[in-house]
Amino acid sequence: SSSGRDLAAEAEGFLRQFGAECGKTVEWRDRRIAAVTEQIETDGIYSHSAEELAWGARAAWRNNSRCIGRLFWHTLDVVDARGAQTEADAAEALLRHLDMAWNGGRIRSIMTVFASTAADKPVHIWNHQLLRYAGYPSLDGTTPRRGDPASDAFTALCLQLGWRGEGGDFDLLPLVISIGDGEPIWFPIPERLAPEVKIEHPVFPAIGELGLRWYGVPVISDMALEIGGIVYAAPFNGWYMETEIGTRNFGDAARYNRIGPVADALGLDRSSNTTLWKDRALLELNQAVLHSFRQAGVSIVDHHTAADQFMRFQRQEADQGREVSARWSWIIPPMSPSLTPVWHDSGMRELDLRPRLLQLDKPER
Ligand code: HEM
Ligand code: NRG
Repeated sequence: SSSGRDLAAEAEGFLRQFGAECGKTVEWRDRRIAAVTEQIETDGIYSHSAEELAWGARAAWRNNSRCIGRLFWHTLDVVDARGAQTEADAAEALLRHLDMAWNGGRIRSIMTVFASTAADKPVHIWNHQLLRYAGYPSLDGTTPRRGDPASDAFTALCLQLGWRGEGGDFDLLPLVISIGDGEPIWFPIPERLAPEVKIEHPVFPAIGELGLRWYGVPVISDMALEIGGIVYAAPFNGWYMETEIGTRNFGDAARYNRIGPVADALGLDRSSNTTLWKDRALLELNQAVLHSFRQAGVSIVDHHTAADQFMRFQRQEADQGREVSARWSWIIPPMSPSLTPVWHDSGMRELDLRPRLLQLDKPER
């Protein structure tokens, strides 16, 4: 996509930044820039060292304007999977990612980096997240739909490829991988690599009887990592903030849409908006998610703590003389946002920083 000259300029910009932040001498930097420029002139591409790759991945997280969790950007572990050639190699790397990230419930933030998208045979991961529940639309309009509506299209693809689900609300989808222009292939995920948490409320057992559950680790797999003009398929994970599950995944009308059932489980008066029954149901649902993850020993953060951590991140970056890129509408949590300091922060601006994480185009089929 970028011409040789653009790539050389991007590469130089990256190496200057990397050199300055990682304590390299000016001599090292200038030699590295010369070598990379020559590599681009002869091959049209260049290769990052393991150290450049790891720092570039951490900086890309640090630069993402939508993430409230960036205080821990420097703790990201980067796994170099640029050598994965086949669908089976890639599946193995993804299963290893799930294993390392889970870590018995003490979730580790990890990114697995595959070969550049400009390589001969780039790896495509078709999943939005490595762990995700199937969605089955209602076939005739009378039987209820099942599962996660956000997964309807991807589930249809998996079925077409020969995968079979149970038709339930929480069927874990397989990994779907292709190489170059090849057909996608699916791989089942062993249960032990996809631990889940049953959602129960500390006080109201009726919420536990709704049969809600969620997987422990969010691994985004449809974004790309861009470092110095090179774009990599690079799935990554941290841990959940409770509102992602309790408010959005369970609460959104276009997702699991469970506010009504939760209100009924709590015996709330749904006859009028003025009883604020939706707000009470939402609060208890979020409480149940936090309680259940903590009880199960699975890392999770509440939205108050995450917002405080984000304020610390902003101060830490200011102390380093760096400006933070942030989009307010993504940083504020989707429950009680005005109770957190990020709501009142009017200084957030979105900047065009590099390295960065990009939305990948869906592969054509
Ligand atoms: C978005 C929290 C780790 C990159 C988000 C969102 C939350 C969040 C709440 C908004 C999600 C939404 O509304 O759908 C956290 C927490 C982490 C963490 C608690 C714990 C360590 C990471 C890591 C990376 C990352 C390790 C990458 C290395 C992103 C990106 C987005 C995002 C790229 C935007 C996603 C999009 O555009 O759809 N994060 N995050 N986060 N986070 Fe983080
Ligand atoms: N809201 C999505 C996950 C988006 C990313 N969130 C994180 N990322 N916490 C959901 O599945 O609910 N992370 O890398 O930890």
